[in-house]
Amino acid sequence: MTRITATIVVIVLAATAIVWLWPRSESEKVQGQSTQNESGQPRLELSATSADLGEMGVQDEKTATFTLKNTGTKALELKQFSTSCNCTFAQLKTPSQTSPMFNMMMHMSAADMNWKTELNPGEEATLSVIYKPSLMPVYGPVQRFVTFETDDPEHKKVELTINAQVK
Ligand SMILES: [Cu+2]
Repeated sequence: MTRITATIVVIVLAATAIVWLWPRSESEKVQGQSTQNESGQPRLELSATSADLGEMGVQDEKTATFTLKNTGTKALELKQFSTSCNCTFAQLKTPSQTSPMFNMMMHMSAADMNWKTELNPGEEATLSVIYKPSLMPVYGPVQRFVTFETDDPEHKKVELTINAQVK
């Protein structure tokens, strides 16, 4: 190949690439933006995913609090709350309502299990997690969990952990 032929080949390839790639990426961008503007997106922001209650006596009762905020552009659905153990409770307070006291799945009524709520964009809720070791006395390092579900695609299932040292 002569140098001129090689140069022409490069120019033709570059021009083809521009013709094929440019309009496609532009239209994808526009499409993505308009979809987001029409429907919005819920987004959960958590203050923490774990909390340490520190040392506690077996008769003590301690509460950890987590903040859940909707930083998205569409209402955020929160549902299917439960805890990992009958000695652990959880309650959610939103600007408009207070949830039932959640517990292990098997100890909850169907209504409590299926309770759900929504946070509007910018709204915050507080989830209190209450640990009562006397209900199931154990000693030493203890780990308990609270789980729930949301319609934020990045947080479909959420697990929060509490740690304690029971004396
Ligand atoms: Cu327990």
